[in-house]
Amino acid sequence: MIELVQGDITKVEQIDAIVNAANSSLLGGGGVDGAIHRAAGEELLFECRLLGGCKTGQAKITKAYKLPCKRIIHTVGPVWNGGSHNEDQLLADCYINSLKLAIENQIRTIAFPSISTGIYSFPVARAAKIAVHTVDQFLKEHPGCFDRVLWVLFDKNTKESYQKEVDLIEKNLDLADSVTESRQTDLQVFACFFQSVIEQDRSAVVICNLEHEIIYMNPSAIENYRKWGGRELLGQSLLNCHNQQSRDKIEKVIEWFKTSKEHNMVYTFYNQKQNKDVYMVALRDQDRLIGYYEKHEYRNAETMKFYDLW
Ligand code: AR6
Repeated sequence: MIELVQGDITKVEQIDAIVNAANSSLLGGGGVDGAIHRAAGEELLFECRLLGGCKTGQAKITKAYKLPCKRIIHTVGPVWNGGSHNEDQLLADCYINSLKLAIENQIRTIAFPSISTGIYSFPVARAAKIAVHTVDQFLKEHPGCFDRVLWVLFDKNTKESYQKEVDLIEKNLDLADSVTESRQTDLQVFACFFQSVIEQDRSAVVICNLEHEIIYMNPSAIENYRKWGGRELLGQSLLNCHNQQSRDKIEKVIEWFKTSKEHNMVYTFYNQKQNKDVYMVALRDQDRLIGYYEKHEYRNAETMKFYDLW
């Protein structure tokens, strides 16, 4: 969605709005401001006179008059003063406030110049980093609000600085994609092993997500709970299979699981009739709690003979 071109911002076609790197009087000046006022015509100055100026980091909007776009967003970049006078934040504010104003005015395509890096002397590499990362973050926080964000950069050196930052963002995205892909493959492979561990277990295993929805039952669970519907229980709430007292306890355990990644197992019940211990166990994706299951441990002596194969 972020694009870069080298050129003159007053000549850009098929764009809803362009951004002007103005000064706080909003009454025109040199650089890109001068070029925009010249190209838009003197009516722009008449409208700007009514705006009462603009503070550094803020933005105001006007019509575009003779320019090919529909609107102009005027923002005032910080004058570079060594870097310790809040220049970075004020520059980021210019981009954020321009984009906010654009959304309020249904602007979906917008072109920026390199704010502050001309007459206001902000170092280009530092400005490019702030500009590109601020806009990228804003677009992520406001998905679907823009169709195109373009920088029109006057000279080759400035364009190269911005290109470096855009490349970095794309590289990070690729990296995130490839990590996700390889993790998915790992999970598919591991899932086969985990599935056989669970499926041969002679105790019932019922796995629930955090909404208490039963998402998996092993063959023993289907057999054990046949009386209550067996496989039909899949998709139903585990809470519906318990009385109010047990429901409260289940909810409490889940809250305890949530408070620490070290909280993973609770002894919940001794079933005398079946002579078994029951535990609730947390299920996690890395550290994130994603569900839970009930673990049944029978105390009965094993009845199967050793190596009962022949
Ligand atoms: N199209 C695109 N970029 C341009 C154009 C153009 N037509 N003309 C210049 N640039 P500057 P600032 C580039 O000085 O640093 C004004 O007097 C330029 O090469 O326009 O924020 C205002 O009234 C540079 O890379 O803006 C303020 O007083 C970038 O635009 C003061 O200058 C910004 O340079 C603002 O200074």
